[in-house]
Amino acid sequence: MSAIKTIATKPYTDQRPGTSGLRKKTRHFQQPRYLENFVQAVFDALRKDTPSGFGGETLVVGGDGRYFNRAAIQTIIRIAAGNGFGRVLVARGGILSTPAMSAVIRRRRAFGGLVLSASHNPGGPDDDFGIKYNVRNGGPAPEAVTEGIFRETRKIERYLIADAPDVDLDRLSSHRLGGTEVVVFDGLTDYTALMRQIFDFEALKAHFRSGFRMLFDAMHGATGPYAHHIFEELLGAAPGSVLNGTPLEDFGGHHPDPNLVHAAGLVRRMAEPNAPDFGAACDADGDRNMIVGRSFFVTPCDSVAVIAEYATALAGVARSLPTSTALDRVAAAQGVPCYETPTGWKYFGSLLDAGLCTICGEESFGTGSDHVREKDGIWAVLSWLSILAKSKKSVAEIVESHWQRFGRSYFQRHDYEKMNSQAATEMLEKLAATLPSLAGRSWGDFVVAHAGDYRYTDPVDHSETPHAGIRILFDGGSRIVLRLSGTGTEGATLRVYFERYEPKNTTSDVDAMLRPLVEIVRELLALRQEPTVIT
Ligand code: G16
Repeated sequence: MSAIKTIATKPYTDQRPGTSGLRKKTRHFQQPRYLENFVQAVFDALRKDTPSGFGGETLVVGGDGRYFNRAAIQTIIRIAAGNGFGRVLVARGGILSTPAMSAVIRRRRAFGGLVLSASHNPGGPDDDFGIKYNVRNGGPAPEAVTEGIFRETRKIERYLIADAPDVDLDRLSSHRLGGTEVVVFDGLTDYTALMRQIFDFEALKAHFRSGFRMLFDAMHGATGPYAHHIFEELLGAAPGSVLNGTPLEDFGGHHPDPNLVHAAGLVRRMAEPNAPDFGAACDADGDRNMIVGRSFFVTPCDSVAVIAEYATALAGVARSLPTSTALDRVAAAQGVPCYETPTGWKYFGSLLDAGLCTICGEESFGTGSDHVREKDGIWAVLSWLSILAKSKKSVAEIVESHWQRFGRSYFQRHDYEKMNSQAATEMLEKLAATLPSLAGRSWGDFVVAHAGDYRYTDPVDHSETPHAGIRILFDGGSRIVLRLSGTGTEGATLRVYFERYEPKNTTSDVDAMLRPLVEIVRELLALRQEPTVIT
């Protein structure tokens, strides 16, 4: 029998979850009681709405395998036992992708889950770590819950922890910690079963047998085992189709970020003579994805629009504010609504739960559907494989015929990282003050139709999210959106999103097409520096 100890603690003041949980430098997380406080605050916040306690409930735990993942999992198991959870399900090796977490919570009717990840940010003692809580529907905790957690972190005085040895995370097994059963389970099973339900694996197998070739870059994150299993073992992709498939604590020293810069090795191979037909990559926790064809990059905004174009029986679709309006045009053609939410997958949850939306996506390399409540990289790859198998077209042909039908939204995001937080906030406040006077103003052919600070009202629970981003909308459908990132770990990151809609001209250079919009922002913000990253 493990004793439960009550350990006195004091609040940390900086534990407010951001766009996707609490993200900090790893060393910051390794401070005494930092992780313990946060986990206890999660449980204290949840206990308020769980009058019968956690005794009949299951908590799922897993992460993307980054440095400190295993140690953090051991701590969480003990604190969950200290707080009286009936069962704790821990993924073998501590590796569970974010979408797989969502699938496990839903399929096993768990109470919720803790995901240890800083997503696409690098891992290691000097890099990033993160933790987020997912609720019973399998999705990220909504703002009301994360604010409740934050309030608890501000007044915490003690945490409860079982005095027990480490659990062997590498062996499928079951243990008892006091009244808590701890089960180490196979993180692949639930997710694979779900993918088999959604996709026609026989048709995909036949496509690989016919000579179709793919490359998938797991970037040494959590999707490696899923990709080996699903693409190579089950669907018959050639051995070697999965690159960087072994999860590593430091992701091989790279940013596990699926974009043209950080997945450059994959992009290079897709440009070689005799390149495979299809390329894709996922981030560390497997919720982001990048899709490429032979020497052809599919923007995340176009990717979700194409997936929706080929989907049948859509109830509706949704995209975050900064994401291009390519998806809106598909929705209009299919006669279904398109919802525009603030940035953060959590805002899609209530639409998906209410059956208002089937497919959703974000410019930040996130695509998903109502099968789980997280964005899902492997699902996006299987969606593309299904489109390619059915249409027998190349990736480029699919996107180009999409543009011919719907027109093209040229799109880019410019990030200004590590800015002084106060200066960045003031810059946007100053711009916000000038917005009412912008309507009607013109820069060459670009005439402002509307400018304002976006306020979102959830159509289901009517909750309000003010200040979701500044929108400058032009006649003809082009747009500029500005906001501060909610996921950074150092200073502030200003994100500026540019979209130029062209109904006919679909083959021009992206930089050249967006230059006039970039100049408008430089003038409005009196910006002198160059962006640190362009995606
Ligand atoms: C998270 C959220 C996404 C969001 C992205 C960028 O993704 O889940 O919904 O679009 O951050 O957010 P921000 O612009 O505030 O930095 P991930 O993959 O990092 O968990």
